[in-house]
Amino acid sequence: MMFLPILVGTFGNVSDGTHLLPTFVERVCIMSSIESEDVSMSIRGKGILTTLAITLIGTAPAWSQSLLKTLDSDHDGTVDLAEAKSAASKLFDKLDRDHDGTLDRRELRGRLNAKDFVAADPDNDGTLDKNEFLALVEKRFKAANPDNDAMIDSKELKSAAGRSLVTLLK
Ligand SMILES: [Ca+2]
Ligand SMILES: [Ca+2]
Ligand SMILES: [Ca+2]
Repeated sequence: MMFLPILVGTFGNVSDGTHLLPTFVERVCIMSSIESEDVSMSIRGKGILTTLAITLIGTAPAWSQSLLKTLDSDHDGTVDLAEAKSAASKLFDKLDRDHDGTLDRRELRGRLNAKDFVAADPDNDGTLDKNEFLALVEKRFKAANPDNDAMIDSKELKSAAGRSLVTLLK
């Protein structure tokens, strides 16, 4: 209703009939574009509610969902490789308690088993530097993204491969 005075004002002020129609059409266009924004907002709102409901009903461990939230910095409900690597890089710095620029087995405890550690350490120096760690994250990301759509959704995150990415990054 707030557009009505504008509309009336337009009709009232424009005495030249040739300008009336385009102006009126313009106003209607503005109004309908605002209306459709409202509609898409409410659809988005419903989408969020549905997602929340699925999250609540879902059997995934809470940390899997909270990790998705943590990694998903652009909040689109999926994790892309850039988000995973950026989170992994921050985690690397946090885990590197002795600040020697590498992660040893102790610093990675609970995230990586001995066999995977050896595989992730191609230079065999017994530690993972940041490049080795990020390469490992990328490898696990790809394994957890079988549909190759460049992002991991919550369902993929719950798969075995997804959970091994979660274990590494949680
Ligand atoms: Ca270290
Ligand atoms: Ca190494
Ligand atoms: Ca995917």
